[in-house]
Amino acid sequence: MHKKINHHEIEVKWQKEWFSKKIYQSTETDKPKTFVLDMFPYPSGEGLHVGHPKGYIATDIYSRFKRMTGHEVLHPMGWDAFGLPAENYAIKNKVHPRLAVEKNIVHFKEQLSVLGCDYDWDREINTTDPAYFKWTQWIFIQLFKKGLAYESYEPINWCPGCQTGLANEDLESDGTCERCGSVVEKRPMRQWVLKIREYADRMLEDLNTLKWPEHIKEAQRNWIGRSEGAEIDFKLSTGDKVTIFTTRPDTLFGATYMVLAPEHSLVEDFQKQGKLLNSEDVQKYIKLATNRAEQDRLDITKEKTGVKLEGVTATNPASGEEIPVYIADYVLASYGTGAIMAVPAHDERDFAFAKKFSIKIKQVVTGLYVTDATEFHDNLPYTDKAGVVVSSNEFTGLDCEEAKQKIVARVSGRMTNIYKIKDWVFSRQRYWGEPIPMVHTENGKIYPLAESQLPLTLPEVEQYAPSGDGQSPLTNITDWVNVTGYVNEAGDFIVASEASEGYDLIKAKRETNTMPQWAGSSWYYLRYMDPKNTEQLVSPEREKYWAPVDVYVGGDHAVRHLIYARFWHKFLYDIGVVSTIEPFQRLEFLGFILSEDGRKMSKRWGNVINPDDIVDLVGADSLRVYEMFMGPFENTIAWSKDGLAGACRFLERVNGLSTHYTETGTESTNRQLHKTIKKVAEDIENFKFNTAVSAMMIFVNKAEKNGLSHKMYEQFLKILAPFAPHLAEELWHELGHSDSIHLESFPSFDDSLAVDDIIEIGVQVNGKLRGSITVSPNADEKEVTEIAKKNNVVKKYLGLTGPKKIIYVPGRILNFITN
Ligand code: ANZ
Repeated sequence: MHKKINHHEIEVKWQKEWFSKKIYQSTETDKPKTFVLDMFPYPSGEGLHVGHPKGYIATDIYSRFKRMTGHEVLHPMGWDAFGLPAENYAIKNKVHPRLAVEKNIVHFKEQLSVLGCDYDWDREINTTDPAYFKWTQWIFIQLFKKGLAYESYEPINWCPGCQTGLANEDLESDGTCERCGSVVEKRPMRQWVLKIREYADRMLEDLNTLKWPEHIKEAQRNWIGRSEGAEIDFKLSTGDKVTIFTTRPDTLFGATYMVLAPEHSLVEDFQKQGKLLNSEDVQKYIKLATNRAEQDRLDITKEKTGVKLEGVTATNPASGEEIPVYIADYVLASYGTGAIMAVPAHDERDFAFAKKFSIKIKQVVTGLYVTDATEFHDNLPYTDKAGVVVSSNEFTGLDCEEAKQKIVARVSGRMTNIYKIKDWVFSRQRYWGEPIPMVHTENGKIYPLAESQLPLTLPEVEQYAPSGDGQSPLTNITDWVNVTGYVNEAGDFIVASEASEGYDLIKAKRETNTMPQWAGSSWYYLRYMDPKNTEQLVSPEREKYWAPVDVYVGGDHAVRHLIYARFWHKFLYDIGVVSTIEPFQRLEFLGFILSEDGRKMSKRWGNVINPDDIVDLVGADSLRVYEMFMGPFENTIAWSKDGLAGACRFLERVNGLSTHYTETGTESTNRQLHKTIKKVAEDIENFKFNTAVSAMMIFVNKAEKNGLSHKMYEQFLKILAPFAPHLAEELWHELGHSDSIHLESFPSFDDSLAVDDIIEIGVQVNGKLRGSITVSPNADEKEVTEIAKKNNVVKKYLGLTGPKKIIYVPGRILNFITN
């Protein structure tokens, strides 16, 4: 029976009650722990739309379930509040970004609380809170002290729109700025850079220990992009030496020319030393090449360009042949060594280049030449086997893999790996970020601030906008920038107006760049474990109890946040702050919710659905059940009003379930209940919320039809509680309970009752399916055979003689053989 739910009344009532009794507070106990984490939101001015809560609802269900199954649960929430959007909002509306953020957080919290989420708000964190970012700054200083943070003057990505330097991770795949879509330029600038590359191997290897979706692991592998190969030195006619990187040292005998990146430092040296006969052409080409986007330069389909360095040649160290040297923009200065040996017979780009410039093409491996190199024929020996080295002196006949090692050894090369991932450009020329806690002294030295000087807070400014000359707005706040102080024994800078005994007073300037948006989110999960600790980032005891995050839920951050956080975590492991090698043991990927028209929800399309409106209309419980029922959790699915209505009807039937009481309940409802308990428990554990909801729907059908007992009803409410916490609590109290249903244990099931009470078995006669029968799951072969023989169709095929042989696959199929 459907019974309307007064959701306005019951939802607010229970939320207040849970909040005031702090029923979700977590502490370290002797129970097993579960740490359930949402990717914390950036509190934007637009608030949440119905797509955002999907992940929060899932973690809410999961953490309620874990609590009900005897776990101490940590399920916290916080705010990732530094970054450009708040700053841009501040510039436009002339308010301090802090105020904008504070206002947005109040709104976000309201939106989350109407959903009935079970966060422990005593652990709330905010990355812009000085008590929090003190530790972000502290981590930076530790990185600096271990040599993992350095200043670089290399050309970096510069976004003319956002007026700041960016990391590679901040670019779209076409090289534009991820935030504003501007075409990003290369600018040589002073930058702070973190040596993420030093952790590349560990980050690759430890991926294998993680329970993450394969596509995210793969995206990380590609981003890190390890190439295994060798460095080989080539001698030039000028007496210089050039080191190249190749993944195919087995093809060394086929290297018929060499290419330097136009930006290679040797090219500039040659120019200066007047060693080039075509200096002007070279100069012109360099100018052209450096202005081309990297993506464009690497594009295989684009026509190859380049200029020969007249007056310089190289010697192939294996064959001893003299080969020409070119500069060409398909070789990047920033990858490998910025120089290559070109093997046109076996590399597509080299092939296209060699064709254009009429360079010799020499095949040195069987079977593996480039596809359109039609002039090659495998009329060489060993042609029956692909991947054998040929025309390579004593190495001829070797397998490529073996030849790699041997050829490298012969020319005194070095087997080595290179990586696509670049060190992390960590400074931004913007206001709204953590100040980098460093000073530059008058005599050109750099010191970190002493820990006692942290947090270093942002000064007040009148202009939040960047100055336009590549400097942050902090540069103009001279009171803040110019400091005096001394360097203590540990090599840390202490701001002071007078020298301390034994130390000289020195003048210095503060670093005016700030940290990127990804800094605060690279370690936030640790702070939830011990959010109020003023002495340590996290106490070792608390870290030991809670770490690692057991389940992490969120969307597409495969190569930004999830790479940075793993890097910082491994560093914190190395300096003894954390005890696990990985931060997030299991990751569940959140599929998005599209608008009903199939498009992304966006202000631009006017198709945004606000969760507050839905909660007002049908209640949080209906929204929760609907979002979990709409399809597999990881899928992207469009919103549907009909689907939402279905969820409301289901809860109304639950609300009317007590009218179907029978004295003792029926045996079949009881069996269904046990099956449902088992199914829902397994499904929640596996993030299969949609099938958990459908199992509960099947139960309600059965209970309405056959009736249920008071006890069964109570059990059912407990399994519903994680999904529809308000309604379950209301009905639980209607039954006379005074404690919260959310502190009850999740019901256990009886295995013998949870199995299907009948199963279907296919019956074949001579291998062809002729019918099916239903039997008890405990039925043995004899019973099954007897029942099958009585089936009219089967009887017909068995004929008068009956079966000569019977083959029974228990629980699945019965085969009669008659001949
Ligand atoms: C000779 C060779 C022969 C190569 C062959 C490939 C095939 P991945 O796998 O992407 O790492 N290379 C090296 N440094 C480069 C640079 N700075 N810019 C452009 N290309 C560069 O690619 C490694 C291969 O890309 C290297 O191996 C080199 O070409 C080229 F049959 O050396 B190879």
